[in-house]
Amino acid sequence: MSTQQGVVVTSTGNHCIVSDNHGALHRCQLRGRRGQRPVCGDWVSWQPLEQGGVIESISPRRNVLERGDFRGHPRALAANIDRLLLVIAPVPKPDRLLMDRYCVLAHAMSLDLTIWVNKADIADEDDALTQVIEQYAAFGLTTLRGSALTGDGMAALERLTAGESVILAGQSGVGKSSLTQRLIPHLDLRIGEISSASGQGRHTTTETTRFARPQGGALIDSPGVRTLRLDHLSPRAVLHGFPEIASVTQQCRFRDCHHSQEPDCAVKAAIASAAIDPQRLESWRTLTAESTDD
Ligand SMILES: Nc1nc2c(ncn2[C@@H]2O[C@H](COP(=O)(O)OP(=O)(O)OP(=O)(O)O)[C@@H](O)[C@H]2O)c(=O)[nH]1
Ligand SMILES: [Mg+2]
Ligand SMILES: [Zn+2]
Repeated sequence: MSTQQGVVVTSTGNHCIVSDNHGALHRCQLRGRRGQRPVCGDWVSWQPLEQGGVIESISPRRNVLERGDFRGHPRALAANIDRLLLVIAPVPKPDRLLMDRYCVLAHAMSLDLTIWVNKADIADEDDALTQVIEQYAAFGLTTLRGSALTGDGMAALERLTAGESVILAGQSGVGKSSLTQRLIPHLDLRIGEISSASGQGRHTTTETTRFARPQGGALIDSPGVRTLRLDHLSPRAVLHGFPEIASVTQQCRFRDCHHSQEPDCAVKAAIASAAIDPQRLESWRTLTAESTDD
């Protein structure tokens, strides 16, 4: 049989699931152990076998989302993405440092970043969450609010992301899979309720998986994370994730200002006047300390 084109739906150890041009799924082996490993979202050429197939080649990637593995080496998670949808919710409580890690990652990849505030059905209008969102909206991030449970806010989200490949990321339990299910209703995702039969565990997502959207584009549902290693990035790349701090640092008197004891420090002045959120500054310091000098 002749070579076919397809897109990687999910990729594990030594095989991946490829969706062909008609949306049919095929379990494909990788050819050999060397060379690039396909990741979710890769466009590939594959050769059908009697059962499943073999990946022949991976098309050049438009971009690839990488995080540090346990040693800090970059590890590809997904490719060919238009937008990172950072999902937060009133519960579990947003982890500000994690949010800032995603800001840095999205900037390093030149991805559009949008914050989706989920579970609006259980959030008060004037809660702590609103304050968090305002901090991010203030330096230009798009934030949208809604509920995967009630469907509230979906039209705006659809409009913003129409035709795009969107990866949903964030803490476990914020509702990434629920949102994916809501936006692509014909899916049958198992979502985080406690299994009543065993009483054990939630249906937490374990593989990064791409789902084609009926109107074009795709949603990539990813497992919840507690943290995101970015130590393969440089201090400069980190600073790009903090545009409101980057613009202020240029006004410090000393070019190598550490923004602690130096006179005429614009960053300290900006904190004093509440122009910079102290938590963002703390995140920036933490991520800069973790980063690798270039
Ligand atoms: N009230 C409310 N509950 C929601 C909403 N979205 C999701 N949930 C619930 O939150 C829990 C977690 O939802 P999931 O969609 O599994 O969360 P997830 O982000 O995919 O979690 P991981 O796969 O572990 O990363 C489930 O019990 C959902 O029913 C929402 O908009 N409102
Ligand atoms: Mg999930
Ligand atoms: Zn300074």
